[in-house]
Amino acid sequence: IKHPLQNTWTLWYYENDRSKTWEENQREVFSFDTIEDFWSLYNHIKTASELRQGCDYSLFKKGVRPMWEDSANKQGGRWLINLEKKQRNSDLDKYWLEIILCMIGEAFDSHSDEVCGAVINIRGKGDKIGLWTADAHRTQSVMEIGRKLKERLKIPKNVILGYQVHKDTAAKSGSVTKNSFQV
Ligand code: M7G
Repeated sequence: IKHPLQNTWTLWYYENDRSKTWEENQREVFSFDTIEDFWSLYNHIKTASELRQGCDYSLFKKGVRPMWEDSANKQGGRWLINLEKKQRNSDLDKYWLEIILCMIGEAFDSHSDEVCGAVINIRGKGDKIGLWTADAHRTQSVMEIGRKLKERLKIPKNVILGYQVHKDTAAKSGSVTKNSFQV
């Protein structure tokens, strides 16, 4: 018998095709609800660092689309890890796997229900990993999830992680989005 997960999770893959809209470029790949099926999937696909620039993986609870507009995300935001270019070799795949294991293992305890999913962006200007939560107004959950994330990823204390509200990200014209919270 396989080991069941508390939730069913769906992997999405985004590839930048300029003839299509951003939404059309999001492809649902596979859903799993056991540990064994997760590892089969993980061992079968490219690691994040092997993807081409401009691609994303997203892992979300089944039924939640990896976009701001989804009803599960629209009041939410993300804890954002901005990686330096050189961290693609040293940290990117480790961080992504650890975030996945935290999510599917419900490591955020009573706040796990606030977790919607996570996104990894492979970008020439620097890769990014975001952990998306459901509601930016639930300050306590947001903060506990941020602290736990930083601890599990062993991110040094002097490195500040910021939480950005999706509505701010969606509205930003060009420059950087302000942090609503930090850990
Ligand atoms: P990105 O891929 O998150 O980061 O956003 P990047 O700037 O480092 O490439 C790039 C663009 O993709 C945004 O400016 C939006 O046009 C589009 N985009 C990204 N997200 C996460 C969404 C989303 O959730 N919904 C919609 N409609 N567009 C999005």
